[in-house]
Amino acid sequence: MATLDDRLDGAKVVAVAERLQHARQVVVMTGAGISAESGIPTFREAQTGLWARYRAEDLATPEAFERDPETVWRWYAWRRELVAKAAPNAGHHALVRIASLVPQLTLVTQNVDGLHQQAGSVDVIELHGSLSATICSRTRRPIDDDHLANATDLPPRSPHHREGLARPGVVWFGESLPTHALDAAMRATTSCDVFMSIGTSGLVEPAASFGRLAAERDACIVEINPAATPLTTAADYWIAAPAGEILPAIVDALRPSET
Ligand code: BV8
Repeated sequence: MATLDDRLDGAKVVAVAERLQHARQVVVMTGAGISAESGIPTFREAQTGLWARYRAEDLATPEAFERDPETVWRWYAWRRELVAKAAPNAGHHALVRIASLVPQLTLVTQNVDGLHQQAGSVDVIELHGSLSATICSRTRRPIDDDHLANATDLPPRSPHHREGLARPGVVWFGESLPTHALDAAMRATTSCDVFMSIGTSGLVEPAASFGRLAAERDACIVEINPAATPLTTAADYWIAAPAGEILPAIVDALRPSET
């Protein structure tokens, strides 16, 4: 097994750490890939077991929920169980360390698994909502766990609207992203000097647009992903290796900032 030093990645890790060392504002955009090493299948990997015959994109839509609320509810219950058994990995923890070693780091995630927060990241911008939230399908008002615990229907009926059902508090395809999250991510991206894209295929909009925007504004683009993506051609550094390996190496290469 080649060590990091044997691979070109070693030199890139040092170069990225150098850029971070002198950065003013860093934006980190993560996708499902950063949770892969926590055992959570990425969004576009084939689903397992009962869900193997479904595509995630076909279940994560209002139409799917309208057509078959029980199946969609059960899919999210299955994902919640996966997340409940998962723990943040070395990549999540390394991002917490990097945030303490640079003047300002804004973490924007497409993930709904809450693992960044579990690792200790704060003020995480969740572009696509959270698996841990449940809302009313008609009013979008939050539904608390006590109400769900006593429910017998699948999905539970909503306490907020007579025709409402409980649904996950995530953003489905075809639904708009939360304005506050979009605005915060846009503000950080337009003023950052380093933009790190970690573990995302860059296929889902508008999340994928932030990397392009940062590149247009001449920020230093760092991509950590074993596979190339539409952002790779604009990246100043593309490290084609797992985030759980590279991010701790970047922490090791970073000297605690003088400030
Ligand atoms: C919107 C929450 C305005 C749910 C998610 C037609 C009608 C309506 C909209 C559209 C349309 N056509 C296109 C659109 C836009 C659409 C879109 O982008 N579609 C795509 C498929 C083309 N976007 C939307 O609908 C968005 N809303 O546009 O609103 C609007 C409104 C109405 C009408 C028109 C426009 C809403 C998008 C949000 C969808 N919800 N999640 C849930 O989770 O169930 S998105 C979902 O994909 C997840 O959040 C996931 O995070 C995200 C992105 O995927 P990735 O994170 O990148 O994951 P992926 O599996 O793809 O890739 C993983 C990567 O990790 C890989 O590259 C792999 O190589 C890498 N990797 C693997 N292991 C590692 C690793 N990297 C590092 N280390 C490792 N160890």
